[in-house]
Amino acid sequence: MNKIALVTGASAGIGEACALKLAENGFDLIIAGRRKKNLDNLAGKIKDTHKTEVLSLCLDVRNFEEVEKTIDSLPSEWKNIDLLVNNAGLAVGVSPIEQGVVDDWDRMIDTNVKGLLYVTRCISPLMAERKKGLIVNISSIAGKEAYPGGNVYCGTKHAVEAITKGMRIDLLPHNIRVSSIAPGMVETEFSIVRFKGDEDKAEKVYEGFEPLKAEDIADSLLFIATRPEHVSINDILIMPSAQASARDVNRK
Ligand code: NDP
Ligand code: 8X3
Repeated sequence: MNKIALVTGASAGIGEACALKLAENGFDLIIAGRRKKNLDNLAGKIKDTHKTEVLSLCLDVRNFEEVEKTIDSLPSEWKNIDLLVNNAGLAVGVSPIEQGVVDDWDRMIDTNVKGLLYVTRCISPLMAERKKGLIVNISSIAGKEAYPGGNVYCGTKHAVEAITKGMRIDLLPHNIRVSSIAPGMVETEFSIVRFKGDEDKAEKVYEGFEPLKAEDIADSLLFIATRPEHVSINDILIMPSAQASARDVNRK
């Protein structure tokens, strides 16, 4: 029987790459996100290419009732989740704090912090019952540093870092490992979302240097997920070679 992984935010970017990498390495996949079409395409690709089982969950992680109902109604064989990847997240806007857009703040806090908590609240008891599991939270360099205009996004990722540490302590008696991956700049839809659809501004973020690819993060995830059970990789900080800190980038 294959191990089962649930990846949130699997409809694009890092989450999609993680789902594909895990399928390639024999995991059955529960893929979650809001865009059904993207999930359907990914499910088709996984089934055709890797022959592992896939279940799609159309889910907004900001809605606790929806998350709880969806996880509760999983077929029993799919409730044996071995690996949860809390990846769904976003940055919206780059306004300085005194000009901040409250709706942008709410979207980031509700998704990156509350959404991660809601999913964890529903999955961790299932793992605790089986006395095994691995949870990987996708943090960011923004969880280690602050930068101009990053205010609330950085706040949410600092929260992810603190919550990860707290989760590791609380879940220790249940034999559940908790890890965090903090990437620097990865070229995905992330900046298009941050600049609210402005593709020119988004492209400029990655101009003149080679950013990380979503697959690089998937490789880190696979490394964590394939360690023997007595090994916990608590924290990976992974950067493009051309990026030394949140905003020090060696552009050509
Ligand atoms: P993308 O925009 O490419 O992907 C984001 C994913 O999150 C999508 O699948 C999206 O799916 C999902 N998502 C967003 N909001 C919700 C929601 N309310 N409910 C469910 N799913 C949601 O960005 P990335 O792949 O780059 O981002 C993935 C994670 O990596 C995020 O947590 C981000 O903060 C983090 N990160 C990204 C970095 C980067 O430079 N790209 C660097 C460091 C960390 P859908 O819209 O279908 O719901
Ligand atoms: C995404 C990378 O540098 O925009 O977390 O914060 S950054």
